[in-house]
Amino acid sequence: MSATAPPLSRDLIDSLNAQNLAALQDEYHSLGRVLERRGCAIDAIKQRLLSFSLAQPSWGTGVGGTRFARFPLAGEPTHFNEKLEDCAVVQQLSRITPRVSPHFPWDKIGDARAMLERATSLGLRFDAVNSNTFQDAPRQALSYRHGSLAHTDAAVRAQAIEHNIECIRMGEALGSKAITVWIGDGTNFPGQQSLSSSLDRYLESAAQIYAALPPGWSMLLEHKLYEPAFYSTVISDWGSSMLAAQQLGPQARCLIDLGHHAPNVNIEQIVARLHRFGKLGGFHFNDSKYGDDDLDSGSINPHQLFLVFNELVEAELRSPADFDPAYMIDQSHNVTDPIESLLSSADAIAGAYARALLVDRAALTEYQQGNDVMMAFQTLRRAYNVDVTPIVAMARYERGGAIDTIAAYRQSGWRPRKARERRATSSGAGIV
Ligand code: LRH
Ligand code: MN
Repeated sequence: MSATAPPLSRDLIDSLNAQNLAALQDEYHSLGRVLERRGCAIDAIKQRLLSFSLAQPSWGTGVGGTRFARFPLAGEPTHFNEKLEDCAVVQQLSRITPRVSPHFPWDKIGDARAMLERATSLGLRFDAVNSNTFQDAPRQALSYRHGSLAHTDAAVRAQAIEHNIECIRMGEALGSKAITVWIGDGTNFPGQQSLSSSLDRYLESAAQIYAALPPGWSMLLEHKLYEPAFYSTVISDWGSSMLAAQQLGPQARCLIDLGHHAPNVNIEQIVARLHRFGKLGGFHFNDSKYGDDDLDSGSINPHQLFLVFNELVEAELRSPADFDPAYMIDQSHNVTDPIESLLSSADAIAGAYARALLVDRAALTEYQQGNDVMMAFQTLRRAYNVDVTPIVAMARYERGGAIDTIAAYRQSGWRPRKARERRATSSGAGIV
């Protein structure tokens, strides 16, 4: 296997870490003493973080936009190779993002073997592939204007099914083990489509994609309340998604995108329910204030992210055997440098997991059994109130990453250098 050639100089990271190490060790050991008084070994938490990892969205390395506008960033990636380079920078600094989730046809991979070698040389692997039947690709025969897998026209459904099967084949060549199927199919007007027949058509199409899954592969169904359809969406909630996954079979599971729910929905309870029924397939981590805002994870509602991981820690304790949800980031970086947002988000997600690991589960169960409401709540809040930054940073440092990722990234001059090397991208509107 060819040696990996990380994009940033090792010396840069080492010299910056040398400046930060003493402070980190001091903070780590003093937090260790606090946690020890609570009967919790800080090294045990760090150990769990050392096996925690996330996938980066290839589409998150470029600047995102809205329907109103997209404001390009000089030096942003212009094709898949450059997206992988930027993912490698995030991985080299964070050390918890070793996988990339590609999106087809946005990512033109050409020769899959060459792309796999390229990714491997950058220290990256591929996670779930994403199909796209929510846009019309250039030279596409039939339009998805009125839907795709649930379209009334069998020829359009066949085209969408074929695309998903192509994505699986490309994924196989890249070493992926899952396909994420999100469709925007739905209606803007009452009466526009039969709410029942459209689901029947979706299930019939999804069954054909399911039949093409290689052994050991997962088909992750991603529900979404609305957008691009604004009256009804075929797979609009976890219930529809779970029932569809149950009907499809054991390789079909449900993916929770944190931004795909109505405001104030109890997403952590959805996590518990999907796990209870063996259909918790994975996550698209992000944050939102209003709709599917695709903001940085933990930037708006870090407590919700903590509560989601609290359910994940409990789920793993309840049945470790079938607990392997895919952890992926899905964000749109409209006003920040995408690399900085991915670094900040990876840190927030690891922090939420570390806090959830600090919950005194024995005490919690006792207070819950005894209906000591306040102490049950306080047990969770006590863990949430811990600043776990030293644990997350120490785990990252021990994996060879940067103690201060954003400072290291800025010190590297990566973006200005890429702005000189890479061609400018066009402005315009739209998600990517
Ligand atoms: C839909 C979605 C889906 C992706 C797209 C980029 O809102 O979350 O996961 O395909 O964003
Ligand atoms: Mn998503």
